[in-house]
Amino acid sequence: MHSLKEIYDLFLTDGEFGSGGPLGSGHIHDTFKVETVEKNKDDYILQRLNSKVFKRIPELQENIERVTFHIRQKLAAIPGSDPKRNCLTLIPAKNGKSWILDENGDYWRIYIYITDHRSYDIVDSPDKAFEGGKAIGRFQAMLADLPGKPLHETIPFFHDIGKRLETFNKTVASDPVKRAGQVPEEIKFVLQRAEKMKIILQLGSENRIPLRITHNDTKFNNVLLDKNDKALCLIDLDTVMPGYVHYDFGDAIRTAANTAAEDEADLSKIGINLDLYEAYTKGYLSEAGNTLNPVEKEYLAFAPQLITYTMGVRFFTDYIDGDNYYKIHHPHHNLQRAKAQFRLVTCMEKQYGRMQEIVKNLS
Ligand code: ADP
Ligand code: GN1
Ligand code: MG
Repeated sequence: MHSLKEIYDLFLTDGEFGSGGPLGSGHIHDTFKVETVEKNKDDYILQRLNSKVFKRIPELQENIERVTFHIRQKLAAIPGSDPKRNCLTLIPAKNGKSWILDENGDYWRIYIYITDHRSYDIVDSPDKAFEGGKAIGRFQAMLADLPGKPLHETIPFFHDIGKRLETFNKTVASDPVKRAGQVPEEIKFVLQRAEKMKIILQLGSENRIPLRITHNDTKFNNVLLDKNDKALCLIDLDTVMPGYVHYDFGDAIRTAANTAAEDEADLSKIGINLDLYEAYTKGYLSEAGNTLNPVEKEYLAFAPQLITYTMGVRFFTDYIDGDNYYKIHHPHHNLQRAKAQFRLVTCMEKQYGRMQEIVKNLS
């Protein structure tokens, strides 16, 4: 194992390594904060990337280089913006790339640490939800004219519910760790909804909604707010690639408007808060509303059901598979996450009429 300092010293950072330790609640990478010795120099985020999840890290890094370069150019034209706080900044390695590969086969990268930020797993006020909506709407609008070739698909078929269900069905059939027999209710829940969840894919294949550049991981804690809870920056850019706007809208609502945590064990605490939903939608449409076509708008209110169901299916598949994908904190964590997501889907189904009305009134 390398020390964090040894890895840190392979990058063109400004400032001497002081200390480093783990940070954050992400389910995928190993993230560390590095504090530099000098008080007036930046601190850094050092990440050991999960190359089981992301099979082609150089391509992933190329996406992030292009996306952050483009956003920084846009920010330069916006008075009062701060490129170091409103956009992730990758630090090049001494090898000329934006990542290094160590002898253990681990990939590492470094970003500037964005100071004085707030990141929320649960949102407790419409103002925060509104700010998150603005940040995600603006991100999408800024990337609409990204020049050059399409971005790499860093995880093929990432939000393709058809493929996710194929994998689910195969995993249930092979049942590698003999868990499928213990969860018949949840399996039934998935199968009952499988067909209706394919509507967004169908609209795409009929060219009624366009593929755009989307973030694809707009869990609310991937939006950094400042200490006054104003939108700062979107992080976790590993899955920025072509997608439908519904994916980002849905994932943001799944996390921003849920009254409980993503993995809440007490299902009675889970619900959808329509004030938070409305505030998020208002913020989002204020930035991205005039770029959306009528069909995209019509299906926005359905998107949270799709993405919450998709996350539930993915957690559940990982549980049946024996927990090979997500980091877990106890043996049945993935099942607990899946149950929480399925409960949230049920709550959204009950509120669907109101959710549609809210989008309609705001557009
Ligand atoms: P994961 O894919 O594992 O979720 P993230 O890239 O989201 O990894 O990073 C994990 C956590 O690290 C984030 O939730 C956030 O708290 C923190 N973080 C990541 N990048 C930065 C940054 N540039 N500045 C400050 N904090 C950051
Ligand atoms: C993962 O990296 P993180 O924790 O922000 C996952 C997302 C899920 C999320 C669920 C690459 O996101 O798709 O929505 O967990 N990222 C990947 O919390 O699979
Ligand atoms: Mg994250």
